[in-house]
Amino acid sequence: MLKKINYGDKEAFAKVLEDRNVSVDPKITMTVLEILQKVKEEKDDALSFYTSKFDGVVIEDILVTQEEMDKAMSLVDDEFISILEDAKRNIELYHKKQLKEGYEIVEADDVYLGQRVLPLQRVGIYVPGGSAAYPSTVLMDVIPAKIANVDEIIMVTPPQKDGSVNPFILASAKVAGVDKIYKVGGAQAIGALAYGTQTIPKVDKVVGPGNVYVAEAKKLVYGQVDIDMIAGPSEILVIADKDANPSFVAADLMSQAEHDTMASSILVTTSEQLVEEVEKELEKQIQELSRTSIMEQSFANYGYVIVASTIEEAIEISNEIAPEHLELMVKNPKDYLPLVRNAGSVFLGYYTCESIGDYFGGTNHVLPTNGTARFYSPLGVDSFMKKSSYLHWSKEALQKEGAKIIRFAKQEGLDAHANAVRVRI
Ligand code: HSO
Ligand code: ZN
Repeated sequence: MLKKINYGDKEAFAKVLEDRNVSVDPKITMTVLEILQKVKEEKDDALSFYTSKFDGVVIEDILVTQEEMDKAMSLVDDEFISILEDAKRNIELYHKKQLKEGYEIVEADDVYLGQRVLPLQRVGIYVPGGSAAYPSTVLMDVIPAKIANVDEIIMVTPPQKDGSVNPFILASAKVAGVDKIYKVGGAQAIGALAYGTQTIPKVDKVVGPGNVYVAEAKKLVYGQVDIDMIAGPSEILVIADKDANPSFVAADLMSQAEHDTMASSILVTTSEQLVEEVEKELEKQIQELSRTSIMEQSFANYGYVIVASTIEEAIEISNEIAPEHLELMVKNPKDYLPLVRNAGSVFLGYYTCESIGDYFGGTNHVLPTNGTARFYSPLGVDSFMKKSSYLHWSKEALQKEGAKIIRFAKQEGLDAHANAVRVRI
């Protein structure tokens, strides 16, 4: 089911590395631009127009009420709520360590300078509707923002045909601590968050996955507001040694393939025999699972196996691919961690399947895709904080160093800059 690639075959390997971000149809960009413009001008009226057009429902008040929240909570079983709470605890524990403090340097002559670390004031979390509405993603988006101490966390999500919101999404929003939820989705929701409407306040940053229209809208409002990242289809790369259990390897490859027909699943192994056994397991398990056709298409699109001569070489290959998720299904996995340069999140050992991290382990599942793990980090507390610097100089300090600043300003032809120093000393 997986295409076999030889690492030495540069042309074939280049195909694995190729940019997987399918370029957006300019027609989509035009449509999104039009939607954003209308939201900017007509605000709430534009939102109701697009909600009735795209979601097929007319909503009087888009703010989710306490009653709706209570109803949702009553529809979700206690067991699931308690699982959400356990997951929340693990995610909190991991993310609390990411809180950073500012610093101050004090020099002589009453000179001091420093950096403050501040939370963003208001952020918007987009949650898609339909089958890709994941309660786990609500936790992953909201909990780091809470820990960063963001003043207000707003969620937007498209209403279902009957005007309601998936109760599991509402329950996870409640457990995570979302302040307000609005029933609006699509590019229009992104526009509302970026520009503000009579009902929806303007935010400082928009995070969360969405369909191609939502992704395009996020790209277009970037600059007006910050965004998390342009998330591409999910990716897993499994590095397995000869002792890895083929049934586990196959299961994990499928766990990503089921997300999307464009998801990518790659096995890099030092064992030819394992390749055969994994193939057999794939054939078997894929029939026993529910999203068979998605997985088959996903493997046909981006399913690869590469045989490496050593684990070190396998990691070299993985570093070139820079996968979103990397599983090290090898003996003594921690010994190899220092060699891993590019990966969104690393899962160590035979028993650490990616699903643990997707839901429960505590690490974030919003991760860089499409090779961007070379320079992007997982979503975290940092994503909801910014820095601001400050500086204080005394008269004495300025007298001592002022001439250098005057010279610097003259060099740039900026006389008024020089003058601001001159008038003081
Ligand atoms: N694996 C996905 C996240 C997710 N998995 C949500 C299940 N639910 C991120 O790549
Ligand atoms: Zn997943």
